[in-house]
Amino acid sequence: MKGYAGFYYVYANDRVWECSLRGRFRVKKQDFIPGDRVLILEGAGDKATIEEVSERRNFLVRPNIANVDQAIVVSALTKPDPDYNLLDRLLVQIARAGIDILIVFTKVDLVAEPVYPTIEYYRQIGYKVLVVSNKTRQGIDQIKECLKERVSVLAGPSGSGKSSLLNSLDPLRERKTGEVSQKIGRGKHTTRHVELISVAGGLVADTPGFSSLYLPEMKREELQSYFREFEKYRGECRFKTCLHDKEPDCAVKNALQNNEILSSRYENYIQFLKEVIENERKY
Ligand SMILES: Nc1nc2c(ncn2[C@@H]2O[C@H](COP(=O)(O)OP(=O)(O)O)[C@@H](O)[C@H]2O)c(=O)[nH]1
Ligand SMILES: [Mg+2]
Ligand SMILES: [Zn+2]
Repeated sequence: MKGYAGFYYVYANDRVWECSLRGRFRVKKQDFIPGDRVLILEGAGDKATIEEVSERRNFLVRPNIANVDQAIVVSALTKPDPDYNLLDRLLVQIARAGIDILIVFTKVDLVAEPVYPTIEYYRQIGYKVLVVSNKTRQGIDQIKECLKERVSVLAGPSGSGKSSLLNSLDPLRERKTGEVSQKIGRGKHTTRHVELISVAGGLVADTPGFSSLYLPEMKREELQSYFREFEKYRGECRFKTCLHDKEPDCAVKNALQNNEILSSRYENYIQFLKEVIENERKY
């Protein structure tokens, strides 16, 4: 879950163990990050030693976390209004890292008409989208279902309700956090260091979210693969290498004209494409 002051806090059998490394352990301390799977040997009380670390399935750099099963991208429906450019940017970053995505819209209690065509569009193109309220608890149980036995990381702008969501998911969280904090001698829990907390039968990274808003380095042809709705038109453009930008007879642009593709999605794609091409020049 976290490393602090020479100890590693490991979640196993429904509790947190304060672990040290076995003397003969070959892996360097700095090789451990939250999310690493380890084998521990029980000691006295809540103490244990780390015997073995498993190979990572994946890892993120910012936040620094291993073996992430899913990223939960949080946006408020209002206050602040959804930022679809940021949402699409996060969707590209997360898909590129090979991590599953759950989209959550919060503050449904503040809006009169909860079903926006845009939200429905993200569902139609295959994303799992949940609409919730941290005030009325609408939709909270559905989120719980998605957390079970998985490692999740929260992403999304400040004010979108990420911390509130953690509290709605686990009202006892304050107490649990307190227990861990007591062990590490810190009164208040901070989000500066990445740490996993146990919520609804799963582990969730309590972090400010993805801190880099730059698109990852990639080839310009790769970007379109992260816009799932473009997939349908693959091979239908006149040019095999079509980037769906200025090329003639482009199936994606035709679909846009026919309102089969949401215009904000296409506009964001074109903006990201420019950024990706700009980045290519730097290397
Ligand atoms: N009405 C309403 N307010 C919410 C909801 N979720 C969060 N808030 C409020 O929105 C503000 C920002 O929430 P916070 O959880 O700190 O967002 P974070 O920056 O993403 O962690 C706080 O004042 C919350 O009380 C919600 O579902 N409904
Ligand atoms: Mg917060
Ligand atoms: Zn095209």
